[in-house]
Amino acid sequence: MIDLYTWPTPNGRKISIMLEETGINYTVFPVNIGKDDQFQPNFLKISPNNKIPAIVDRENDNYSLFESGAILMYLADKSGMLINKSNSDEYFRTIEWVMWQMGGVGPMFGQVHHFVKYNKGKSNYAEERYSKEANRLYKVMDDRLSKHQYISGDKYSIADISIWPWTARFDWQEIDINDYPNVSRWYKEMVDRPAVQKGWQVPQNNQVIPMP
Ligand SMILES: N[C@@H](CCC(=O)N[C@@H](CS)C(=O)NCC(=O)O)C(=O)O
Repeated sequence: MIDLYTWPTPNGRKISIMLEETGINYTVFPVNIGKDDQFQPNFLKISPNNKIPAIVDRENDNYSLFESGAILMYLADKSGMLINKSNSDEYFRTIEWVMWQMGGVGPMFGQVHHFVKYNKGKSNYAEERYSKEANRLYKVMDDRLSKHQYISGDKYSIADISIWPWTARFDWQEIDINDYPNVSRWYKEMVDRPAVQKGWQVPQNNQVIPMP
């Protein structure tokens, strides 16, 4: 049983989708980051960087973890699913693309959300810089998905789960996902997965998954 501390954001949804995919039982503890719940002392004990998501594993001596990439790797290890440890090429391709998401897609798309969606007109420089970078990252993804069904290769993995929730804000990013036909194909396949649809709704929310 996992305690999941989360909010309906791209980083939070990575973990609810992963838990739905693996079938691990979990309890949701909403952390309303709009109301500064992330600064509560009890939450800081498990997430000292004051960000969601974080987990506590009740079956493993209340082991706690923050940082979504680390949590995805932990849950893949716990379930034996969504990363292939027996094949080192598959294993490191998956790690490589999860790191690409954590170091590139997350931070850069996050800046696009700040400057293009929430603070439009405040800094043309920032809007241009981060939009250009987001488009560059979509192109990298599109090239990769033109050669492989999934991000890390021919198998669905935690790399797909780490990236998809960020692409599901393409409307906020003012990206026409149809400009990236391979991303669009992969995006729709992801949306067809029941675990993705269930994980999207955690914590309970009324948002609709945007479709290209
Ligand atoms: N690198 C972190 C980023 C987590 C993150 O940025 N979480 C955001 C929501 S998506 C948050 O909790 N923000 C609250 C704050 O910054 O105070 C991860 O991947 O877990």
